[in-house]
Amino acid sequence: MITAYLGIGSNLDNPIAQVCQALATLATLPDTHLLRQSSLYRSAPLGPPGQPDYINAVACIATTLGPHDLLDKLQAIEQAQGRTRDGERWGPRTLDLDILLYGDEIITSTRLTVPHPGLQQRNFVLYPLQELAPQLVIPALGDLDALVAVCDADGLERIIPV
Ligand code: ROI
Repeated sequence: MITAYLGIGSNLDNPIAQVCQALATLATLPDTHLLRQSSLYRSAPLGPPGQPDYINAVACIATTLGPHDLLDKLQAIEQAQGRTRDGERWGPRTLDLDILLYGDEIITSTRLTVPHPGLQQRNFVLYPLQELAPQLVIPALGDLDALVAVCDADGLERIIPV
């Protein structure tokens, strides 16, 4: 079993419901257990201005799926929840599911970069991750604590505690 952390984000079509639905579906994935989920956060959009605020959360799973099989499952959930990939880069989306961490593996394939490349700069990833795993050490980046300490919480609000 590998412990993996997943980032969840939505800013279209009732984002809170989208995130809750995604968590419910993650709990049904084969060869996988949903171990914990963070609070839900509202966050200012990173990317083109003028799009709605996002709802973000992080989930912790234990899985025997390989990283690319897991990615396939996550993309199927995104599609089932109406995700289209024809919009502008960093534009609004009904659901984004990212593999943030997959055990302590460093993965650089054409489809997948783990740890997630934006992790270090994104308060909407770091703060919910810290809720789940305060002592986490991130491959190549070090202590999560230290990353959070230098990442301000501007635009981030915890709206629904677990
Ligand atoms: N901005 C926020 N606040 N939250 C996200 O989940 C998010 N996801 C994205 C981009 C478009 C980069 N911006 C985001 O993919």
